[in-house]
Amino acid sequence: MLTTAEQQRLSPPLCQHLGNFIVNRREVVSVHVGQAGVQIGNACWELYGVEHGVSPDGFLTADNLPCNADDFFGTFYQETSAGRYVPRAVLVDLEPTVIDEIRNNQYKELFRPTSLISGKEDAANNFGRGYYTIGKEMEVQVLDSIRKQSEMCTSLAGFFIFHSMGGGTGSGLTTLLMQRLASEYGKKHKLEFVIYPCPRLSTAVVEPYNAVLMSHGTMEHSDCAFLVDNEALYDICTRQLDMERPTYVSLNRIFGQVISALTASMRFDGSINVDLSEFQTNLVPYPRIHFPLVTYSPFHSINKATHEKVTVTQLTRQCFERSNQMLRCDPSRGKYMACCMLYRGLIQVKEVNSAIQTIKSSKIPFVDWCPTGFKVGVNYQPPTVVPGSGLSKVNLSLCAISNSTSIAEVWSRVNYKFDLMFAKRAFAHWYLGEGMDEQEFVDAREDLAALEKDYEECGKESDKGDEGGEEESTGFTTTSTPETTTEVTEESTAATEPPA
Ligand SMILES: Nc1nc2c(ncn2[C@@H]2O[C@H](COP(=O)(O)OP(=O)(O)OP(=O)(O)O)[C@@H](O)[C@H]2O)c(=O)[nH]1
Ligand SMILES: [Mg+2]
Repeated sequence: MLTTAEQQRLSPPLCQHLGNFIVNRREVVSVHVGQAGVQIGNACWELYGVEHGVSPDGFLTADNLPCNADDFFGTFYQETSAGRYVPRAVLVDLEPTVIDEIRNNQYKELFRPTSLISGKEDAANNFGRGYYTIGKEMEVQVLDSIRKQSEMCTSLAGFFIFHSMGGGTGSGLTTLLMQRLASEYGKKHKLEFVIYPCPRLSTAVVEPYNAVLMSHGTMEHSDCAFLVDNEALYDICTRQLDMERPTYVSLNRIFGQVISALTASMRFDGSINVDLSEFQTNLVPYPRIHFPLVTYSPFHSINKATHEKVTVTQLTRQCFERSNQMLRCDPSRGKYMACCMLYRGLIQVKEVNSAIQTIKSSKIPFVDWCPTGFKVGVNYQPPTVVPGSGLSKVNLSLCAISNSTSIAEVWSRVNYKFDLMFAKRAFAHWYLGEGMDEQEFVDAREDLAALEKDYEECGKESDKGDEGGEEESTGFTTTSTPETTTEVTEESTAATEPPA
């Protein structure tokens, strides 16, 4: 909701754009799987609640009512006849403790009881148990719950799936569900928010097996997967937010903040880009290259906030610094294919333009077949913070999602660890004991080797052709298609410049 004064502050083209904006409200069902998936869910729904004024029991708090008058957040919440707002979400874990915690805490009234699903025993870090045995027993119940949520939507846009790749439930059960969703809901979007195995620390020896098996099992079914590692989140907490001992709750609140920024345009009116597909059109040049790198700024601790002024230029620069990345990899060793810049707050478009010009002139490496791939989104609703999260309230924020070939580094790391273990068939008997066979490991590993190769192909200089013409590249359309990815359509050329 913009006041007239606020509208006057905005440049005319942007206001015009908003005026022409057709409300395209499409619901999203969130599916939280396994411990990490469910606990990240807690952080997300806690923050969404603060942002939209939905209290832990599901009723709107009086002071936030005017802001919610447009009901735009109906994309994420369903209003019941009793006036309660229920998350369009299903939370599932194969063991009971994580879900029981929700059943007993202050959010117990928020979720629909049939959306909280737990079993008796977990997948013991074993993809095979999550996919073939223990997970399979819960498949029907979970799909039923998802179906009920989907039927309550008037125009379902798709699913957000939250999980870890290292856990047995997070990898195995999620793979099973994504395959079923793909066959039941056809082309509905499936976006993943993933805790990816860390480079140095790991909570389970077999994480590389789970990650490789899952990536192979979902490669065709995932439209876009945002990978995050706990080491990166931990460093943000300790170095930027001065936390001495961050817990999972602290890490999840950081991730929650980023997810909120990514989804703000779907939950708040007054935004330039809304539909989920817009992300993808601009970010995913080939179906398999769907793992964008996410950066966010600012992370201001409560103490620092009073001494800092946040500017668009600063935010934009910080989003190209490694300390603000959600995943440990080095973009300077790869090339960018596209960037989506999602600003929040009252922002002048000319500031955005000049900040992006500065970034472009600072020679960040772009593939030659997509030299100007910046897509800009602005949501005028400033970010909100959860009290006690360690983050201070700021007026502006930026979440940058970029498709960079450097992300292949994280696949190489996991593939290398996989190879070390699999050469000796170490720990493989646990998987074979659940009905898997060795060929599945071999196929999955080959698929990921192909993925590394795809990224390498994307980073190669375009072949300018025999005619020797100096033809200028226009977005994603290219003649140098990576070997294993063939589909390039006209629609995928929509890398847009910021609004003039
Ligand atoms: N950021 C974050 N990471 C978590 C959390 N819980 C677990 N992890 C990470 O997730 C990975 C382990 O996966 P879990 O989600 O615990 O496993 P699960 O999906 O419950 O599967 P099983 O317990 O094996 O059945 C490890 O890399 C953990 O560090 C959490 O709340 N937040
Ligand atoms: Mg678990």
